[in-house]
Amino acid sequence: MSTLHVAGLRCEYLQNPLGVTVKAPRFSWKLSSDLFHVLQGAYRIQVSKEDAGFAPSSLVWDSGVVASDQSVHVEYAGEPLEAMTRYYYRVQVWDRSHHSTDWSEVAHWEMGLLTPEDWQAEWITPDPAVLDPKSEAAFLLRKEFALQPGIRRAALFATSLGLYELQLNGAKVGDSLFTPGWTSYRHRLQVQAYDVTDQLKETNAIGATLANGWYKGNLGWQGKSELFGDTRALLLQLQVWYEDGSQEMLVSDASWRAAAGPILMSELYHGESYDARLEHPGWSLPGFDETRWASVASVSHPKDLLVGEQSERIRVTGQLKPVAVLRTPSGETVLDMGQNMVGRMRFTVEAPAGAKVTLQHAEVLDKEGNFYTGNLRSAKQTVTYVCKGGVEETYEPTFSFQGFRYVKLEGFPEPIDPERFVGSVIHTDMEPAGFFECSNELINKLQSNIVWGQRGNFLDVPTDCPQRDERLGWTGDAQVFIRTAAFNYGVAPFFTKWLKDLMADQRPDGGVPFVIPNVLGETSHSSAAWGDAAVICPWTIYLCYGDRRILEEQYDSMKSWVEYIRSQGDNELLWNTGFHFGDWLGLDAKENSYIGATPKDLIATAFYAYSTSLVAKTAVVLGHEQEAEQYGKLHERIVEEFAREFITPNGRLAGHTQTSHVLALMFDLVQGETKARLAATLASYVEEQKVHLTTGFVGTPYLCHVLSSNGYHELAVKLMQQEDYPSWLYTVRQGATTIWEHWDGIKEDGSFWSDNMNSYNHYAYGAIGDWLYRVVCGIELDERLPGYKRIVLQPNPNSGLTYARAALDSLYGVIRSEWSKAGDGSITYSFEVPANTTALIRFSSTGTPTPLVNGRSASAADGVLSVNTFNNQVELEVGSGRYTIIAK
Ligand code: RAM
Repeated sequence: MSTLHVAGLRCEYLQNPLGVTVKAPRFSWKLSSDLFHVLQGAYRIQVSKEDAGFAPSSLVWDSGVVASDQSVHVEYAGEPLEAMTRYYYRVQVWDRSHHSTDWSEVAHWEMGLLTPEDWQAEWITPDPAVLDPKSEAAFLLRKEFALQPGIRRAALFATSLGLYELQLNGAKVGDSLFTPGWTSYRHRLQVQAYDVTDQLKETNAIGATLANGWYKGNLGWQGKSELFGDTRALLLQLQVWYEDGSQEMLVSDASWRAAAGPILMSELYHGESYDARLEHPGWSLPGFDETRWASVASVSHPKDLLVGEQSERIRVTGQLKPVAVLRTPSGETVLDMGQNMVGRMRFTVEAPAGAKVTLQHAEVLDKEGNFYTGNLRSAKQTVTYVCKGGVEETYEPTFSFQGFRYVKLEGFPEPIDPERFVGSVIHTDMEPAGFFECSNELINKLQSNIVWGQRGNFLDVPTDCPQRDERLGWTGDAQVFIRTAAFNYGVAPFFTKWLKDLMADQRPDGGVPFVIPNVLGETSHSSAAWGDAAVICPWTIYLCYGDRRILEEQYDSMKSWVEYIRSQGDNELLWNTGFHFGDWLGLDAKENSYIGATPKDLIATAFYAYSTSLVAKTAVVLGHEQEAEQYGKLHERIVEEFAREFITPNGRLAGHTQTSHVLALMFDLVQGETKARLAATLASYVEEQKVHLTTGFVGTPYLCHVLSSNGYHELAVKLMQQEDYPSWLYTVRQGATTIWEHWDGIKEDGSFWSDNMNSYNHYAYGAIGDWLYRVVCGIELDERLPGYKRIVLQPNPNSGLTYARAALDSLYGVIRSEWSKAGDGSITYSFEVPANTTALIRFSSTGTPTPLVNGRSASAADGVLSVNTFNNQVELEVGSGRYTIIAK
């Protein structure tokens, strides 16, 4: 009996996606086997149209048996795919020894509406003569409709200007939130597809609530609203297929009705105000009396910017209960959620009609233990609810999220029962991928804080923070964190989407706005290390997921960023003009400045070199030989110019800061003796600070990496495990449950860094997570076979820890790397290599030159392909399987 299995089918990274508009979707699957060194020898994919039984007549693609080891991103190559159609697919694979699997379980995807002509629906909004669609309040739209019996399938497509939520026959449609999500609305607007087959009857009613959201609401710290438009509108199309082959369609059009609803105010930053006395009971059920409802008007808005979703949806992904009800010194009643979280509170209250309860949200308590909102700046984060009375009422806001750990309650009947409150955690529902744990509990808490930072800030767009009047897609923050992000969760779909927004908002001259989607205006663009997100992010997704398509799609955007830099100033090899954020928040900044001491032109030129090298590599991957050579040469010349401008003939660097040295080393701008000298200087700078960092957003992510890879690993370890200010673990000791924007967000004496820029949920410094996975546990990839097709495992037990373990669920399956030290100095290293990959294992072994692998001599152990030992280093080449090595 074969032990080979195939499972985990994904279409465009997603499980059974709906509303797909990608022309040739790609399929991935995972192999598993009890045997060692299993590689795929061949695969076969079948795709059938609307038939889960795969009758030959329904097949639109049968790949036949393809001799190939490709098990990720296999592109559909069958008949043209049709709009609104459901396709089922299954896979069969063979290993190299011709063992085959059975057909996999059947998975499916559904195509969305593919062209503007596929839309029969009209954009609708309440008739302005009767109900002001521009008002602050959310409004309701509804429509009743009848259907025949015998429905086979029903697909609902919807999007909006503003945020929408749908109800069908009294129940919410789907479980996604904040639809249609946030994109570069002038160029791209996402359409959600829902399978509503089971929700339909013969008489039906559909209802939509529309709120301001990112489209019309307040965004940014300058108090601006209506950045994309002033009129909310709905576009909806429901397609029903009957068993007898006939079809029917319901669309948003002039026949719908509109009314004001109970949500009087809803804003992303400010919260929601709800008056339950204004509810329309039964409004989304058939038979509701809508005679007092207003008519609707159609709105003209293009349909050629409609796109299917490529990322996961935003959902509630967890629930937290309050850990305490506090009475603060100034007499406030405050819930402590025990975790700085992002989402919303659900509560139950029983009070007379007209009674008002208020929930205000904040991240921290001040030094005295009082509720503190100073760092939220203008964001109100306040939910008010007016009771209808007479019953237990349960409420949670729909179109606003808060970043908070503490909730101040007002108007609630005493005594407060914490059981009546629950915090719903909300973010893009990415697939969890990673795990890290070690013998230092403070580091474990840091890892948890990093993950919470990612959860709180990956809400359709990678944001800087989730609480104050900002919450924007800051490019620099995303760029520094992306590699860490890719360890904690599967982030390819999330970045595929956001990078399309980046490309859409990129300026004609190649400049990249500071935030994507761009809401800061025409002049806010193109700082070094921020704009480089255009290059670093697609490249990172390529590395971590072997996704060549993202490079194809982003290539022009990547190139034009580099060309933008090249066109600045009068020396095409240096970047010494324009505005830059520098080493943002570096501790070596001058008094009252946010910009660290590292020369901005050094940072800008270093990133210019780095991005150019990545564009050159991308050109190689894509087979653009001429451009590969051209950008390769440009890169060489920038590196030479960097040396002329910033390095003395004897090998000293112009910027006497940690970050200057970090960048020169990280981006390979120096070689040989100069490299050694800069590394030694960097180490001495760190020592001078009694093993502390002075770096900001730009230097911090790489600091430990360059120390570890240039002979100062022990120093990196010491630095990372420092517990006093400034350090990662200082924040943990101060009670952080997320990553702070400032190293001194809360000072030793409990006072705060100034109100005006002090987020307690800013993932940038969480970029150290990457070093924990890659250096401490040693899970590395090989750029030549990206996506972990070939894995490099180089565990680092020399980390001041007694054990560390990490796992990463790659596209091929779980990669695991765990080491522990015993009292006698022996090290047990156990690891797992998923099927259809190979791995190179590197570790030092001073005692036994050839350690035991799974209890046998290395060269005789199952799965081991080769053994090499030199200079107390052991290198094993292995195939898939689970291994344990004991070494001295
Ligand atoms: C702040 C943001 C962000 C940073 C920029 C430069 O306002 O919070 O983190 O990238 O400034």
